[in-house]
Amino acid sequence: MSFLSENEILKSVGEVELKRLPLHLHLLPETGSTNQVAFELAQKGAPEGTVVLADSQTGGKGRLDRKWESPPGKNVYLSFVLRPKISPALAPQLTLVAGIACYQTLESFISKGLWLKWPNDLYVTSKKIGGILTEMSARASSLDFVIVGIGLNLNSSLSDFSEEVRSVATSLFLESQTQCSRSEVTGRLLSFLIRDYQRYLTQGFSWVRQEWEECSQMKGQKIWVEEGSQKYEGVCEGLDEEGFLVMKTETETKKILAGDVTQVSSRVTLCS
Ligand code: BT5
Repeated sequence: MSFLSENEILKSVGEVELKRLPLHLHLLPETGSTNQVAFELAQKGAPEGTVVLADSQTGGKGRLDRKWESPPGKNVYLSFVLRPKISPALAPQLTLVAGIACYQTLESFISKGLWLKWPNDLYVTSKKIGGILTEMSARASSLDFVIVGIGLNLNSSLSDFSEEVRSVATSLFLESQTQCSRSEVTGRLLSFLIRDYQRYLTQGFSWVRQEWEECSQMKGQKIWVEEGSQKYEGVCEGLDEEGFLVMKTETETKKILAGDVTQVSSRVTLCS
């Protein structure tokens, strides 16, 4: 199994980005969940730019208590501590910012089929290559910290995954038949995360909305959305100015605050 190298990661992040946001890396051979470790560090006052990375996770988390399969030594499992001065209601926008950074990291390796699925998934055509889990700590209207957790499948073969995940997952290796350096790709990802996060803080959300929609290509697609116990079918109209998903059903235009989206068909024409 190959271990992550702090030197190689920092070299790949680059001096310019490190000056913008100094990083404090915690490299762990194995942990339960990097989000959990980062959350505990942040509760004890760890500064913005603290990043927890693991070679393997025994309790990797997805949303809604789902599992994130994290085979050892193959992929990226990282959690980034951020302390933005924004309202807690805006924290989900950071998932979209992180999605763009993941897309930018993977796009140089994958020439076709990469897309972002709202709110937190990275796909190559119909297979999932990465996911983002954003958690926060807030008091009343004040945000204390946000943990952005990212899992990206880099060098996994299908046999690294359970039978259930095998049918829905892919990796850079499976898409490109080449193994990559986890440290180098992690560094690139951190570099994009710093750049995109700083841009979000200085320029706001409108560029994120535009860039995310370009990377997603969901606009105009027929989709199914499960929001709690409710199910809706309609056509995706993109993101609103806060980052929620907007869809047009037969009867109304709906804003989706949180949910699981399934793409039903390829592009259809929107009727207004
Ligand atoms: C996610 O949840 O996609 C968020 C995943 C975030 C994982 C990172 S790893 C570092 C950090 N520390 C953590 O503990 N978590 C974060 P969700 O949208 O709920 O998707 C979960 C679903 O994805 C599962 O139910 C499976 O169907 C599928 N899945 C699980 N492991 C996978 C994998 N390695 N690759 C692709 N799909 C997977």
